[in-house]
Amino acid sequence: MRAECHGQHISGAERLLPGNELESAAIEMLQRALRHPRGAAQKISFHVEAVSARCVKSGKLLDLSNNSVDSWPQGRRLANRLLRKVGIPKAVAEHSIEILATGAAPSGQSMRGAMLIDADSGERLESDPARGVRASRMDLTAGCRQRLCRLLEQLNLNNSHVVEALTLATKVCSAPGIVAELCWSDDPDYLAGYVASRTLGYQRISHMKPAGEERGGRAFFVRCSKEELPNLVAWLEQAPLLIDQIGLVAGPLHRGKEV
Ligand code: PML
Ligand code: MG
Repeated sequence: MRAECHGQHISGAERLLPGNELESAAIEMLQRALRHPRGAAQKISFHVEAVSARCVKSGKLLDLSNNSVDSWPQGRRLANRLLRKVGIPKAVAEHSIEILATGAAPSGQSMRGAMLIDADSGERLESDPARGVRASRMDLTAGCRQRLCRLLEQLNLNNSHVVEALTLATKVCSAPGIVAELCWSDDPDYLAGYVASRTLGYQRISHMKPAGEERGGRAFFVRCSKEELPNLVAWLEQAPLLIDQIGLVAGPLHRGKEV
């Protein structure tokens, strides 16, 4: 589902479902598009496509660690440190955070999809800098969703932002050539974000931007040759992944501690 207003992105959502759940999922998405904090949609599009069950891979959710910070500058410093832990140079990490903060699309707003950033040089690699790359065709099995929601409940984190972002980050981080992902929400009233990688898991950060700020989005850090890039993009956008195993959900690593 994609909702927009005068060409500006309002919200989007993806599901990978058995056919008999399509109707209820579409209604849920429509309700969401109609009541989004970014404002009323003028155009809501649904794209439904059959995916052969034989092509669907299964997988395990990334472990989630919840880092509570006192302020968004502290959150961004933590994100920077986590990116450096997975080998992203300081200048590349800093620059990527700066791009998301100032609006990654040429218009100075948030992009519809994610930036692709060369993990070593910081060069932007996506062919369309307004659209970017949209990770798609991933979801949780009903059982996995239920178990995850129960665990998130205990941390007071059971909301659709966390469930969907953790699902998306799991697919992104399992892609060949992806080193890490950085994200914070583009919704003005949702201030959290994360850094994710295969080794770090999903490192949730409670504050990544000031309240009311709409600029946010995603950066996928890539280490692969230019020739391999089209395959990576196709994999992110098209390879179906249905996650059927849950990871660990842990409490705070950083609670109001200066990092
Ligand atoms: C979004 O939904 O706009 C992205 C949210 C990223 C953070 C989700 C979380 O709270 O872990
Ligand atoms: Mg959003």
